[in-house]
Parts: sequence; C-alpha cells; structure tokens
Amino acid sequence: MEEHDNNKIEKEIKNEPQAENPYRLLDLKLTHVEKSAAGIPAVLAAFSDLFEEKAPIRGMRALFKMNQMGGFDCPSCAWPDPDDERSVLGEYCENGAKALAEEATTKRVTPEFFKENSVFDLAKLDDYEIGKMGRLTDPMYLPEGATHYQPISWDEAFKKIAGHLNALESPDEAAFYTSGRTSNEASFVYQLFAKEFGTNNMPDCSNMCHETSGSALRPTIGIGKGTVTLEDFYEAEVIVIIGQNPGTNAPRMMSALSKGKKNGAKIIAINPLPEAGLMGFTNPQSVKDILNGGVQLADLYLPVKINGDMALLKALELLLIEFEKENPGSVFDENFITEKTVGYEDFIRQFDHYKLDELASLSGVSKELIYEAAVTIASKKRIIFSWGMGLTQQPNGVDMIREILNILLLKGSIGIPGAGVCPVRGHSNVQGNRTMMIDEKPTDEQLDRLEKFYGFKMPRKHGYDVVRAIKAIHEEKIKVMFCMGGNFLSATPDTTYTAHALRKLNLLVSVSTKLNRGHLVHGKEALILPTYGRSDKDIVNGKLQIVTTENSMGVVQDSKGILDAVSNNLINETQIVCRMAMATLGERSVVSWQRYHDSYDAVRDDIEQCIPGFENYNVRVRQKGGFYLPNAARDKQEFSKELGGRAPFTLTEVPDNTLAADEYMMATTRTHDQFNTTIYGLDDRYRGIKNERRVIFMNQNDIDKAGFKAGDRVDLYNYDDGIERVAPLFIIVSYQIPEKNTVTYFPETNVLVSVNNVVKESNMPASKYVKIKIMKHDPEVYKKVDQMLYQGAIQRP
Ligand SMILES: Nc1nc2c(c(=O)[nH]1)N[C@H]1C(S)=C(S)[C@@H](COP(=O)(O)OP(=O)(O)OC[C@H]3O[C@@H](n4cnc5c(=O)[nH]c(N)nc54)[C@H](O)[C@@H]3O)O[C@H]1N2
Ligand SMILES: Nc1nc2c(c(=O)[nH]1)N[C@H]1C(S)=C(S)[C@@H](COP(=O)(O)OP(=O)(O)OC[C@H]3O[C@@H](n4cnc5c(=O)[nH]c(N)nc54)[C@H](O)[C@@H]3O)O[C@H]1N2
Ligand SMILES: [Mo]
Repeated sequence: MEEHDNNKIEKEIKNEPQAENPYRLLDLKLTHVEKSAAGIPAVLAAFSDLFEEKAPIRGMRALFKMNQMGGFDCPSCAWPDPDDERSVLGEYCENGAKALAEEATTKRVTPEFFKENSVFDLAKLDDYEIGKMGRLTDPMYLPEGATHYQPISWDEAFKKIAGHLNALESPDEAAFYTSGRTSNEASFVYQLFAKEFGTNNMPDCSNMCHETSGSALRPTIGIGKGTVTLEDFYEAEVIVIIGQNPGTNAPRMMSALSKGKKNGAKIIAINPLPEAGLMGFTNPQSVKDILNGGVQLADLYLPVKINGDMALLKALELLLIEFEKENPGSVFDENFITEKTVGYEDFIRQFDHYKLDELASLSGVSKELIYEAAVTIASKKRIIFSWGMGLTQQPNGVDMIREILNILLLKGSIGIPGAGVCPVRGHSNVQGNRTMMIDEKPTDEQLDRLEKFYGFKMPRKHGYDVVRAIKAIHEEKIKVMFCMGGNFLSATPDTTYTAHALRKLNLLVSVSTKLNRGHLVHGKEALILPTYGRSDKDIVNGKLQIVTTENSMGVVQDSKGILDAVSNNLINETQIVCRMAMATLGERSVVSWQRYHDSYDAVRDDIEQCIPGFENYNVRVRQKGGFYLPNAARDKQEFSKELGGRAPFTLTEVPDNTLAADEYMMATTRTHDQFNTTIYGLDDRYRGIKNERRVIFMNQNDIDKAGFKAGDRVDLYNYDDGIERVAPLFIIVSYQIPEKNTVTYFPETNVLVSVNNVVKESNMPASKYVKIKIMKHDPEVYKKVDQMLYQGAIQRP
C-alpha cells in the first residue's frame, strides 16, 4: 500500500497561500461551452481519476461491480438503476467513477500524517487539496488547546463521547447531523440512539436539499417523495426538467431521458443556464450514438430568470385555462378534478388578476416560447415534472413545487403511468435516511410505533434543523455535535457565522471516510472517527455484510462492498453508533445494542417491525433488484389523508424580485468536477471552464453596463441583515445567462449566504437566491475576512 508523500504537502504549505491572505487565483482557461453531455470525453475523465488516485486496478474492478446486481450502490447520486437489464459495461457514469476514485484511493491519512501537519497548517490548504490527502486510517483526537490531532483508541474515543454527552444538562444540548450516504441500517440505529438519549436534534443534509420538496408534497399528495418510476420516464409524452442539471448531477438520468425521447417524449428544459446535459446527450455505451454525435435532448429550452419560475408556471397555467375555455374538456381532466382534488374554483378565479405580458416579463422568457410550451403540454396527459436545487433553494420553493402540482392536478397527470412528480434526490441514500426516521420532526405515528416496539418514552419535542442548529450552537444551546459524514462547516450557509459557532462547541465528532475542512474548524475538543465507504468490504464477525439503501424512486436495494479497506482500524457506521450507545447509555438502555452491533440482519428485522413497507425485509432485499416501497399517491391516486384522499390546489403569489441598480441575483451551483464539498478537480468542462473555481458568470450587457471586462478580478458582497459579507477575488466570465443574474460555485460563495435567507416553510438556506454587489478587486480586501475560517488551531504551533 502506498503511503502519502508528506514532503510534498510541506512544500505546498510553504509556498502558497499565505496565512494572512489565503486568496489566490489559478490559471483560468476558457474552453468552449458544450452543447451535449457525456460521450467519449466522459469515459476518459472517469478513468483518469482512478489513475490519479493511484487505484487503477482496484478502481476498475470496482467500477464494473457498481450498480450491478450483487454489487454495490454507487456512492454518488440517488438516481435509480434499471429494474431489469443492467449494462454489462457497468451502470456507472463519469461522476460515479470520480466518486469511486475518491473512495477507492490508496492514499492514506495516517497518525504520522497528523503528527507532521498541525491543524493550523492543514487549514491553509484549500478543499481540493485537503480532500486529495487520502483515506483516514485511525481514530484521532484533538485535546483542548492542542495544535495536532493525536491517535486515540476506539474505546477511549467512545469514553470521551459518553463523558461529554452525559455531562450535558439536557439531551437537547446535543445535535446529531447526518449526510446522505449512511445506510438504512446505520441510519436506523443512529436515530434510535438519539431518541433513547432523549433528543430529536437530528439536522441532516435534507435540510439543505429536498426538505422543500417534502414540505410541498406531504400536505398535498400525502407523501413527501416523488411518484414516478424509471418506467414512467420511458412512457412519458412530456418531461419537464426545471431547476436541475442532470448532465452533471444525475448523469444516468440522461439514459432515461434519451430512452423516453426515443419513445416520443418531448423534453422541456427550464433553466437560466443552457446546461450541456439538458441540450444533448451522447451515450458513451452506444457506438451508434458516438458515431452519430448523440441525440438532441431539449425540444424547448426556456431561459428563465433566477426565481422567475413562479411567473413562468402561472403564465403556462393562464394559457392552459384559455385553451380549455376555447375547447372545454380538451385540456383539463374534469373527472380527476372532481373526484381527486379540492379548491379548483378558487384556483381558477385567481387568474382574473394575471396578465400574460406581465408574467412573461417577470419570468424573463418570451411569450412565444411560453406559448409553445403551453401547446406542448395542453394536449398531453403523460407529463413528468422533474426538479432539483434550482427550485428547492429558492425562498418560495415550496410554493413553486405546489404550483407544479397544480398543473399536474389540472391534467390528472399523477398516479398514472408516464406521469407525476420527480424530485431528483442528491445523496445516494438521503431518501432512505428519512424513511429510517432521521428527521428533526418525526411524526407521532412514527414515534408511537417505536415506543410500542421498544417500550421507552420517545422525545416528542421537535428538534433543530440545520439552520436552527447553527443558531443554537452560536447561542451555546448545543454543546456537543456529532456528524455522521458530511462537511457541516462548508456545506452550510454563512460560513463565518457558522465557523464562529462551531468553535464554541465543547466537542465536535466527525465520522468520516476522508479529511475535510469540517474537521479543521473544530470545537474545544474534536474527534475524527474513520469508517468504511460504500465500495469497501464490510466484514462483521468474519462475514461479508450487505447494507441497504433507498434510491430517488423508492426502491430499496442491497449493496455489497468489494474493496479491501485501506486500514484494519476502521469500524462501520452501525457499530460506531452501537458502541457509542453502549458507552453512553450503559445500564440505562433497554435496547440490545450488542445484537445490532453483531448483525445487520437483526437491525433489518427490527426495522421491519417499526416502519411500514419493510415486510419480510431480509428476504426481499436480497431478491434481484430489491423492492419498491408503497406509495399511495403513485399506486392508488390516494393523496392527503386529512382531505379524505384528495389533493388540494394551492394558491400562491408571484414574488417581487426587483433589484437595486448595482445589485445582482446570484445562484450558487456545482461544477462538473465536485460532489458537494468534495472537489474532484478544478474544471467545469461542460461550461467551458478549466483550472479555476473562483469565477462569476455574468451577462455581457451587465459586464458592459458596470464598466467591467470579461476576465476582470472582482470581490463579491452581500448585505443581508445589515451585515457586510465578502467573498474576495473572483474572475468575471461572460456567459449566456439572463441579465442581472449571476452564477458562482459553492462552497466558495457560501460565505455570502445569510443564515436568515431561508425558504418559507422548509427553512432551507435559499442558496440560489442571494443578492450581491460586485466591486473591482481590492488587494487589501482579505483583511475584512475573519481568518478564523482558515486557521484551524486556536494558537500557532
Ligand atoms: N457529480 C455530482 N453529482 C451530484 C452532486 C454533486 O455535487 N456532484 N450533488 C448531489 C446532490 S446532494 C444533489 S442535491 C443533486 C443536485 O443536483 P442539481 O439539483 O442539478 O443541483 P445544482 O448543481 O445546484 O443546480 C441546479 C440547476 O439549477 C439551475 N438554477 C439556478 N437557479 C435557478 C432558478 O431560479 N430557476 C431554475 N429553473 N433553475 C435554476 C442552475 O443553473 C443549475 O443548472 O446532485 C447530486 N449529484
Ligand atoms: N451554497 C450552496 N450550499 C449548498 C448547496 C448548494 O447548492 N449551494 N447544496 C446543499 C446540498 S443539496 C447538500 S446535500 C449539502 C451537502 O452537505 P454534506 O452532506 O454535509 O456535504 P458533503 O460534501 O456531501 O459531505 C462530504 C463528506 O462526507 C464524508 N463522507 C463521504 N462518504 C462517506 C461515508 O460513506 N461515510 C461517512 N461517515 N462519511 C462520508 C467525506 O468526509 C466528505 O468529505 O450541501 C448543501 N450546501
Ligand atoms: Mo443535496
């Protein structure tokens, strides 16, 4: 096994960046913006990452097992696998391969590494460099005031955690965060432990991701999940992709789209950016596609302004209502409306107030294009709306998703083949985490079931979500934070504020596969607990285990890792929770943690008793392709229980998005070379960016009007809550984007997102709706930034 070359790191630290001024630019190169996604370059990119991670053979072997029956679930996104045939070339995509390379790397972050490098020095590296250090091999502990993490035994680590947790005045002074990779088994024991310890403080990455979708759908269709399967994509007549970039973030969705398209579906893309993956697709596994240059995907592209979607949706509805008036019965499904919905009359009445011209102008899309979209939808019934963060991270995201539902309800396009809602989840098991009740607001029904089975009183008070947790940590209401994966510091908004908060913790525990910045901006004490990734062999009592996950379409499947672990001192997440529970609760506990510790089957047997839909779990999950969880909206057109199974039309408002003359709207997004806070590389190939992440996309007219030139260096400011927030040193890139709109990459610009800029109802950070000002770069600007963000240790070594 190859050891990491520590000398190299020393050199990098000694050169750049300076501790005082950590901002630097690389060597930005602009290539061309791609008009189609995937193809041969994607395959090449996939393999090159495996070589860089020094894992070519290991990685290739794993690639061919990824998403295969009997193989393991790709650790990247939550897009489902085909129910029947899987490609022999592997059901992976370029970005799945990159995720795998990150995990399969043979580079190691060992106790010697931590001895050589202080927290202070490590914190000077950027996220890309930190992530490339390799896999964590041993549990590490940072005592109060220390400059270096030092090794600690697992037993001692659990004792420290138990000591801190048991010293709290109330269980509600602890928070248990989850990122979305954790298996069903680990998720279930984790939430059970938090509840037996006595708190519902379980913030999770959903609180930054699809909470908005859940908030919109649960009260309307009775379930907070999507209602379509992969088959439905093949049978649809119209597929609308709104606020989502599948070419980068769910590349295997492209195969489903092109299959749907070949079957005759029309595709409508709604996005401020003409993303490559929306425009075209070359299936890298189809020789015909490669020779013919692939297929065009979007039949219609609507270049909406950031947050112009509500106006656009209303404009579509206005036209549909007109068409229906002209030709009654030809557009709307009267039977469905009468039998399955409530509030139709009020819904229709509101349109007396709306004018097409005004709505079109607010949306940024021409009347002609909106008309074309309305005509495409009007005569069709098998319609799917699929969406991502472009909608969920908007202040009125919940309303916009309900507006989408309004359209589907008018047309009876839900709960029938080829139609429905499709929120495309992010993390590979984020949906399973929620099904397993990792939720800061579990329902009474869920808690009653747990209480009946386990016989102890469940905490009923709702806990903190991510945004509330950050504030509670700041106010020292939370003193211990345990993170099951993720990168809480970098993924959350208002980085300066959040960093200050995290510093106040008594103890920060991070269960992790790799080192990240979240481990370097720590509490008074900190622990890093290394664990297996999805592709690693998970061996319990000498037996290779399967874990289970749920994908974006409610299919529960098994996953079996195949790679030898990078260290024999790793413990799986389920066992970490069980040992923490035994150390903390001891005799107080009524749960048999040892039984769960020793057997995933035992965990699954009890999940079956506590969560509906998991009957015969251990048997069914081992069957080919797993099983679908019940979904009454999809299966039976049974919607809200409170409304006797009907779904309500929702009345919403069109927001006022007026900006001051020197203000711009900024959406933060992902490059093609990152997974959230994990930076695979410094390019954004489809958007024509090479070797730089500190860029801001602007419309050429805005660049001219402000007196800038493309290539200029600028600083970005936000002034929400009367506070000045600054993100120094970005390069202007001229791009096809609506005027007054800008796009940057997260996590770099999270520092500009106020913790108070949230989505109504779901309380998610509205990180695609950030008002900014753009100033010429000031070389002294770094002095305005709190260096605490970059400097890990309290004192210099
Ligand atoms: N390779 C890779 N795969 C991933 C991830 C990753 O980081 N890398 N992340 C995973 C996770 S956790 C998630 S949640 C998903 C995220 O996947 P996406 O939902 O695709 O997330 P984003 O890249 O943030 O961008 C969404 C799109 O919204 C558009 N947009 C911005 N503002 C608006 C708006 O006002 N209206 C409309 N209509 N569009 C807008 C942007 O231009 C962008 O194309 O992907 C998952 N898969
Ligand atoms: N401005 C802005 N902010 C955003 C977003 C945005 O679009 N704009 N998107 C938001 C979204 S959609 C999400 S989901 C969140 C993501 O928030 P998080 O889930 O907290 O962040 P990730 O970057 O996905 O976490 C990556 C880390 O997880 C660890 N890890 C990886 N695999 C495993 C594993 O198998 N087990 C364990 N224990 N650890 C593992 C690694 O250490 C890695 O560094 O970020 C949100 N933040
Ligand atoms: Mo996400």
